[in-house]
Amino acid sequence: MFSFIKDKVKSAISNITDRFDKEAEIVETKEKILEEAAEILEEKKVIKEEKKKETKTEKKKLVQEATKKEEVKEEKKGFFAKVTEAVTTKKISESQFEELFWDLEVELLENNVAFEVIEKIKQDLKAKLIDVALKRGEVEKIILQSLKESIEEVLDFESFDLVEAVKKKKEKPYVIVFIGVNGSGKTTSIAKIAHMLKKHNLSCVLAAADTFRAASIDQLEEQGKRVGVKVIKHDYGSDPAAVAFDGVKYAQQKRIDVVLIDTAGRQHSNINLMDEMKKIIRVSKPDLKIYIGEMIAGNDCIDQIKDFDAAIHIDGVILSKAEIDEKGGTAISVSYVTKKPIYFLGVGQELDDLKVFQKEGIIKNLFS
Ligand SMILES: Nc1nc2c(ncn2[C@@H]2O[C@H](COP(=O)(O)OP(=O)(O)OP(=O)(O)O)[C@@H](O)[C@H]2O)c(=O)[nH]1
Ligand SMILES: [Mg+2]
Repeated sequence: MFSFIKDKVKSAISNITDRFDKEAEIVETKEKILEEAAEILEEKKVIKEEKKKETKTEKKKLVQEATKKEEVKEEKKGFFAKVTEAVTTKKISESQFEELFWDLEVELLENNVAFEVIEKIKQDLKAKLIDVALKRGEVEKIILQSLKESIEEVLDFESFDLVEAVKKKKEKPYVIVFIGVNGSGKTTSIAKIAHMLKKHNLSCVLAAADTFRAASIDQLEEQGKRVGVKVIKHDYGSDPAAVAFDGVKYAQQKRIDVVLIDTAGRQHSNINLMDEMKKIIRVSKPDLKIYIGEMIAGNDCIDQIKDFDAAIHIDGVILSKAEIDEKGGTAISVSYVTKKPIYFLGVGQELDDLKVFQKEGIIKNLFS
């Protein structure tokens, strides 16, 4: 994860820096030639004048003159040093910036970084580069620092501790509904979460509220066996809301801490299936509605979260299949664009392949 975006962004930054350095180098070379030419002229003038002076008084005069010239030369050196410094510190205009940023913009887009995030990175960088005196060699450092700060701000959402949230709720059970399009990883994520909760000594039950897809109930039962938790189920084709309701009731009776409700994959545009989801939510009164999105789906995943949130309100997100997405732009963009926190990353098919989403880890991955 992230290695691809890291390499591509690094190479874009190095292109920008090379171009900046080359321009500065040309100006610097020109100024050096001018400086040397002026020094040669100065020396020639001194020699010419030296020849003119023959008498002792003249020699005395010459010494005085030479001293004077030395002073002038000293003054000139200071001046040239200043000029050299002025050309090695260069300013970038708005139009030059647009041209230089293009490389970076393309790499960010190709790595699934959302348009809104690119715009923020661009504005932040603009403020640090345009019309600011820049020294050769420091441009790369400025770009990297600015990128890091922008991404830190983009990922600025409260981290969420599910175990703590469950423990805090006095009236058990704590109910979670898992929502997403077909095959996004809902059922697998449920098994991973149940496994994690068990490790924290929290009991849970799974509700097979996907009564629609063939073999979905059997799949959840298999996962239940794998984790060692009970599955509440009805027949295929029965009302999913009734299964969810039974799951909650069972947990209340047996004093089980958490109910994890599996639902069928659906598109937000399917009115019937969205009405069905509203009914599941109405009867199970979930504490948390988690959207499971495939990280590799990029901007599609972000659009889906926005659409589902508009229809049924989403609390947070699990990005699945993160280990097979080398780009990483989705993880950076989701919360900034949708304003929803990312709770976990799914990083494989095993029960332990669930990672708490940590901003620090992402930043370290990208910039180390
Ligand atoms: N590599 C990888 N595969 C995953 C991950 N999460 C889920 N999968 C796989 O993705 C496929 C679909 O996962 P499911 O959990 O069945 O997805 P779902 O959303 O329940 O699917 P439907 O119920 O059909 O809508 C399965 O083959 C899973 O093993 C993950 O984090 N990494
Ligand atoms: Mg499923």
